[in-house]
Amino acid sequence: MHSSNDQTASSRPLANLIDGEWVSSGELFQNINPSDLSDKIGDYALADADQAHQAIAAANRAFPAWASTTPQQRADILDAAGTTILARKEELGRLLAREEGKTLPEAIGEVVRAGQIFKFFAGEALRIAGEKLASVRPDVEIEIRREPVGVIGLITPWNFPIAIPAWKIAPALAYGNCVILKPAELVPGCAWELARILVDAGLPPGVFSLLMGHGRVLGEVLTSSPGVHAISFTGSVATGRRVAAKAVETGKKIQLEMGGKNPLVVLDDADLKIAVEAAANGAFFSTGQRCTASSRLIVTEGIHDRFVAALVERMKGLTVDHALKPGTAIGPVVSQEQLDQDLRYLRIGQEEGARLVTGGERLSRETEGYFLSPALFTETTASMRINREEIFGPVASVIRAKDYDEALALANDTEFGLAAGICTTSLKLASHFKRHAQAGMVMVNLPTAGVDYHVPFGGRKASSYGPREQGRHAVEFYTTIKTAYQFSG
Ligand code: UN1
Repeated sequence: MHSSNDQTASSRPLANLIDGEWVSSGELFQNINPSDLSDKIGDYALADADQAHQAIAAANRAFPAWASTTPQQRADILDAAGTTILARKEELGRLLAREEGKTLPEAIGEVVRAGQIFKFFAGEALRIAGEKLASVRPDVEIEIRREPVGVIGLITPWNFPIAIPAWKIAPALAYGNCVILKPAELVPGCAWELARILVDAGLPPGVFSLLMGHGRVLGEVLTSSPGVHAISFTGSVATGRRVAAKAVETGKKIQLEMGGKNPLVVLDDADLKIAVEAAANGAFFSTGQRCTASSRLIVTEGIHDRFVAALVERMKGLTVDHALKPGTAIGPVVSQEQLDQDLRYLRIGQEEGARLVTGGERLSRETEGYFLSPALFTETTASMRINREEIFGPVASVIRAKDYDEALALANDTEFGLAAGICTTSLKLASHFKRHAQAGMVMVNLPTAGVDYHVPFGGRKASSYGPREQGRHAVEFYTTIKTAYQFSG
């Protein structure tokens, strides 16, 4: 085992952060660029179960002192981390685009979002409010206070390698918790940089640990250890449910963000340009690899054919290529496994009788990568698997509806409930949809994906479980309430 305090980006392999030390174990794993399989981003140390236990023990040792730091101390650290992230947006954006495959502008945008999240929660650390109430008994006063939960395990997905870790880490630290981050194996690079930024910003040892490697090893320890008091997870429904079942055995607080099958309703009275832009962006940007992606386009009769023709035209203008190439609109699919899943659903859709009007082709480019052209199915029905299961790729389907009422019913006809969108110029129908869409987030004349960083994020039904993430509502998950009674007679 090698341990050192001067880990730099140029030293290899990139190590895990445990109790303030950079620790590399014997086993390594590689980070490969999905735009160019010959481009190896780096070797990363695989954390093992023992190291996970060490990180948990260190976090528990660090917790009492960290929980009693002043809000100003925590705000200063979060603000410094945010400043560094924003100052390094180009370089971190390149790393993100290289390891995940979203385009460079998208990647830089994500880095900026991560920086802003740290700044936002630096402010929130100073705004932890309580309540004071009179008791029903004489001479007794009641205080309702928020306290940190303890040690929080964060399990994050590959599709937002810096923003999702940021929106879990920043509130956790702001409210005085210790954190153990287990990033997705496909994208250790941004997580590692984030860990280094947090150390440099002045976080004491043990308050934040980074464990890179296999979910089945590290996730198992984090979800079953009594030394972890809460788990926030973003990923698939199947994994999320396993995490929750395990975590509840030791009484952990749980927050899950899982799949989506988000509808975008396009009504006859929609502004066609706005609707096509919302659909193209929502369905295909970030290669469709967003749980907020608009994967079901529910279109009423009067605009159906015009909408499909205009969207196909727009899709043909989207350049699919290396994520770092100027002019690329859609980067590669993240991995061979994800590509296989996308291709499998493209086959399933055709077998189910849907019409593949454009895309869905494996593309070869100058570099060898997982390039797939954005695909659109038409003549689909709500019961088809392509309209019920999350594909998580650049694949969308159009469902025809006769009117608004049918469109709304179709929009809600899904086990998921993350985001729902509508394109219309009718104030009345927009307002009705905002009230009646069964989703945690509703968008009018906007894509279902691409949300602000300072307001609650999350869904209903099978999409989410537990309190909301982001904005000041994040306080619900990352704090626990204490009701204090005091007699002063
Ligand atoms: C966005 O649409 O801006 O995994 C964010 C996901 C979501 C984040 C989407 N948790 O795709």
